[in-house]
Amino acid sequence: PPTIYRNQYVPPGYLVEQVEMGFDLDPAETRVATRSTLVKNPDSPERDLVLYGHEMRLVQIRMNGKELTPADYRLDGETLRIPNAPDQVTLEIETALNPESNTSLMGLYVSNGNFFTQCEAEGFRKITYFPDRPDVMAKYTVMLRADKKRYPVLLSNGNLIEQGDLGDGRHYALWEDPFKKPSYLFALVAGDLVCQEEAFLLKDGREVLLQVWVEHGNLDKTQHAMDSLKNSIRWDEERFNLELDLDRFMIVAVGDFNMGAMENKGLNIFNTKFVLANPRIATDIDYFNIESVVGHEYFHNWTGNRVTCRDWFQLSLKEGLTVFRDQEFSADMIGTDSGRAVRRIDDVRVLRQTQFAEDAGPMAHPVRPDSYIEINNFYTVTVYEKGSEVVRMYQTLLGREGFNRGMALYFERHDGQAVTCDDFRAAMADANGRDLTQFERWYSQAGTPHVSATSEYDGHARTFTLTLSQSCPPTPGQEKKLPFHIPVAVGLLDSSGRDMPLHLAPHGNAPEAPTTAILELTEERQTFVFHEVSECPVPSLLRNFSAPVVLSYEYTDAELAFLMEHDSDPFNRWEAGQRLATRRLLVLVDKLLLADSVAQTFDGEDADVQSATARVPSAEQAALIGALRGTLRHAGLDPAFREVALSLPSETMLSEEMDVIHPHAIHRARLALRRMIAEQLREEFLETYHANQTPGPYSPDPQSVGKRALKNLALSYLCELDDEASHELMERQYDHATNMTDRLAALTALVNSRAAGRQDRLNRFFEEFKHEALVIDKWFTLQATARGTDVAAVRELARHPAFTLRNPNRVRSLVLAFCSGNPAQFHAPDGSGYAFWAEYVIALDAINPQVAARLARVMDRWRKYAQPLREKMREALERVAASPSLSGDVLEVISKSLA
Ligand code: B3K
Ligand code: ZN
Repeated sequence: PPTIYRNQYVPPGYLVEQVEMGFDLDPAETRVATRSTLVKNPDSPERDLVLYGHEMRLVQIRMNGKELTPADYRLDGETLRIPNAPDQVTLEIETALNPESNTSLMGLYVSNGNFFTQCEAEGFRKITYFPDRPDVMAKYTVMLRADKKRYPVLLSNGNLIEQGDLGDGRHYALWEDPFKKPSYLFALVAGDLVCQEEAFLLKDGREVLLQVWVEHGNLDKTQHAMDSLKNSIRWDEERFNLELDLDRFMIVAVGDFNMGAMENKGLNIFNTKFVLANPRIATDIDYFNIESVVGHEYFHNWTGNRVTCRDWFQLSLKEGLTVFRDQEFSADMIGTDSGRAVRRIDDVRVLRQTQFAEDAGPMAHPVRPDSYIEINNFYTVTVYEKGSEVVRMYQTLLGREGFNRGMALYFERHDGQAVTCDDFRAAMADANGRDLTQFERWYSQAGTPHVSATSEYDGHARTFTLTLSQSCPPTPGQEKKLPFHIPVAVGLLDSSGRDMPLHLAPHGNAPEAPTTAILELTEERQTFVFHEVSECPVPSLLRNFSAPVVLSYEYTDAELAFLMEHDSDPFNRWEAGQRLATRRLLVLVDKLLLADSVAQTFDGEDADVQSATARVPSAEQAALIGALRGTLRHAGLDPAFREVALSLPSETMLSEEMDVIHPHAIHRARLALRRMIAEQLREEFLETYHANQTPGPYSPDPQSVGKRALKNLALSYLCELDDEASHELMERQYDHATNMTDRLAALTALVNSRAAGRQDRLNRFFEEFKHEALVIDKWFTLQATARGTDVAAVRELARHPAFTLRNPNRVRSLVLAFCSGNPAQFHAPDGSGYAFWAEYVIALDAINPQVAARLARVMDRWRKYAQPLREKMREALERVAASPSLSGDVLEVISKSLA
């Protein structure tokens, strides 16, 4: 497959004004008649009329009333070129599709007997031949015809104009979308569905109809999605003055879906995972995710749909911005400062764990990539999460007001257009009279910048000098990097732990001196002097994670413990604790590796290993545990905050901290520290467990969610003791749980223990929920990620009758969960985990290339692993590479990995 380059962008030769489509829906053969009116684009050097089509039958094509024969056009792969077309064209195309055999879930497909579409990025070309590119925006009218009994509900974008019977048991519905849109936002749904609906009043007084469509039997699980939708609409009105522009807005849930959800104009299609919830089946995290994804897709209506991307290289224009918007929405829904901080911490955890790893690996690419083979491989954490951080930096640099001004100008200039990341940056700059030229490097340069800080205090001059320097490691195709424009938020703590007023000029005695300064690092090395500093402070750097960088500063353990206790910036309080814990863990990993090598020389003696994980804490460990005790007992801290502060960095996070990854040593070290913490804080955890119960009916409000999280963290620590008392605690919690959050937490703890009652409860759980697909996914995941689940056990699970490769959620719940969420077992020294991986990548690729390519990425970091793992990983990659007829999706990932 060819590589597509950003700098080869050419505007479309023809623009489409109007599209009329007629669908005769049938699972085995659906007929699609499309009539489009096109006009030559005066701004394009392209002379031909270029259409794209893929995996369907072209029945007929007529241009201005005359049927074209193969002699009139050139068909080359996905491209159909009509040379010498007139300036004004009416194209009539008839195509035939086979939706029931479509397992890729792109284009038109059947899920549980109903029809759905997925067109982003290039699925529309599996429905008809069309200029399927985002810079071609047109108005659509869609006529759906189908059997009335089997498909009583017929939905498409926009407004319902007309519906009625056709006789012969068939019926029709005619939909019209009043807004111009690119083809990737087209959608239809047809089937036997039911909906919860509500009339909703917009700020301007208009009444709109909101609907959430699901399969029969699920209407008791739609309220939370509906509430989330209403909150999203309100929030966008208030925060950005953006209103819903349609008379109706629909959400439809489908069980077979490649990703989370899709923002089709007026007809969002969602993975059931991000719609269906009630206390019986959904956890607090599910409730949170539903709110956030409903918000995300709704917010796309402006950032993505009204203003869209010129080409797919600009994907972050809509995705980074919309992730930023959904993060702000979620934070506002929580409201409290510490609640916001916990949200921020969660987002940064994802960024560091997945995006920093991506940015350091073979698939590293800029937020605005320069090339791709398969665009679906670029819906990445870099485009989404780093893209969101880039948008957040505008807000940090320009302030909330300034950012809002930039947004307003962006819509004023570009409503109805397909634009670029540069256009967005220009709107931010122009609305604020700022030069943001250098800021472009965040879009063009891949890799995570490193910022290192040093400081000097001069007691005589009362100055504190902070020197910041930046560098960025090379990434594929980019050897040298130029300095970034980095906002570094800084505070200084005095010896009592209070924020000092900050003066960046001498003799500053502004009465309202700020306590956090945004330093703008634009050069490779820069010095910032704080004046009137009465004593040597402890600096709090990169507050609230003001830029997506790795920051290093030589803190002493004591300084970290001090920040952990006092920093007014809750993010940095958490950060200090994580740094401290990471130090202890890395020391432990080193000890284990040393003990292992000693043990090997002394013929298998493992006394050294035991002494490395001794149960008596060292002085440094005791200091960490003391600090954790302080946090745990600190009644003034929100339970949700205490939960994140007491969680150790994950194994993946620790892997990223190491030059050479030793997954087993990391696993053992983390476990050893968790056990030590559990033993030392047993009483405190028990007390916390009992003090944070949430009796009464389940509610997903932030207070209750925080309490459950802290209580269940305490439970998981106590379970590290694996004694009778802890077994009883988890069995009791499982048996008496009134919601899925508590039930799943107890079952997860049980599965990781030697408790006698574990298998019995695992079986009961399956029996009780076997008709709830989303819960069975959880059942698979908790086993796939359990400590005792080795490759043989995961293969056994894959033979379970409830497992299938056809459903992406199920594949993710078992195969991906094991390969990415159970490192100690996946990296079995005999390479059996890698063999399992290779088998599944190949098998899946024949069914669903997108899901296969996602699984393929699990091996991204293979070069960082210790031998012999590294060699065995390479062999597995090569086995996949050698497999015949791989999709472009998987081929791109594997070949870049091996390059
Ligand atoms: N825009 C879609 C993602 C489409 C993925 C195509 N492979 C969902 C979202 O980001 O909102
Ligand atoms: Zn999105």
